[in-house]
Amino acid sequence: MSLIADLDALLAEAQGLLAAAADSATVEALRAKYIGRKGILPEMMGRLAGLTPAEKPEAGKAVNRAKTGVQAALDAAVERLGGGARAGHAVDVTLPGRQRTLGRKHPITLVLDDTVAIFRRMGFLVAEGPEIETVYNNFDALNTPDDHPSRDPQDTFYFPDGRILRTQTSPVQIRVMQTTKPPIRIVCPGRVFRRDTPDATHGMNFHQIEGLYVDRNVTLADLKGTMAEFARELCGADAKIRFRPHFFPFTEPSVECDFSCIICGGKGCRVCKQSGWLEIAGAGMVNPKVFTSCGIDPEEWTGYAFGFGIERIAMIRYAINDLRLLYENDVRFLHQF
Ligand code: 2NL
Repeated sequence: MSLIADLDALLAEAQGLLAAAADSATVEALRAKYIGRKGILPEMMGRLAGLTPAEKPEAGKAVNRAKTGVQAALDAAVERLGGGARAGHAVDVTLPGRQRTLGRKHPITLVLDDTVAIFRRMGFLVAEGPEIETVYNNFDALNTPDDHPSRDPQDTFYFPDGRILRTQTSPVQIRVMQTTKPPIRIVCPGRVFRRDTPDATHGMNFHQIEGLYVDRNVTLADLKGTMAEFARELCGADAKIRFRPHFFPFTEPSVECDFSCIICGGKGCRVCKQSGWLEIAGAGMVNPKVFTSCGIDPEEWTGYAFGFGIERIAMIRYAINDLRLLYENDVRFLHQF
């Protein structure tokens, strides 16, 4: 049967020519000649169709023998003539390198770093604590009533053992007060968790920085001066603050602290809803009950505390209108800061 003989002769011919090939251009020409799309081997395989069923098995074996044999001879020739650098694939050392873009700090990190730096210059130390907390440190020690809605499993993540994901960084300050004799002057930056349906302005975890100052004869005027200095450092020398009465279980009296709008300078704009003011922080004088629960004598010691939402400051500072942009890690967004 001539097909088998032809195939064996073809293999012998290819092996001979490839063993003698002197350069890779010759090898590539032989590759095209034997196994290329219009090569001899594919053409011969076409002839299989014309054989009788009795002839096919032996002829099929001969085709496979020729195919693997030619391929092996090609590989050997390529190897002999200098590894994988086949004709047309040689290394071009003049090509420019691939551009690698530098990473940036995340806008949340930028605001957190700036905020911490400002308070450190004012003499505050940084304290950190665990994100998984006890109900006692997160709620009870902060004078949060047993029936307060923030304790509800609808709003707070509970673990099976009864512990929770902290809803604020205040438990860090509780831990410090339990173990440190005043005076105390700390800021506590960190991640906090609230069970919420995420939307443009609410996520289920966000970042806070809280501050605590405990000493003798601390007054609301000290809090006001500290907030005013912080506003000037963060937003510029013209920044103003104002206090509005508020309520928190852990401070008495309590205030909300507004900063003059950094977008319009107080004249009124879309960001401040024409009011000229932005709600930035909650604050107040530490409730004596909180001191007592931490073993600090409220007759001797006084203090103020405050809390900021970092995402809120970042959104105002960088004119970001959707909180979710901060968590999607789209480099086209992150590269703008
Ligand atoms: C807000 C309100 C606030 C505090 C946090 C605090 C901590 C201790 C004692 C008393 Cl240990 N107070 N923290 C006080 C007032 C407000 O945060 O709206 N944060 C975004």
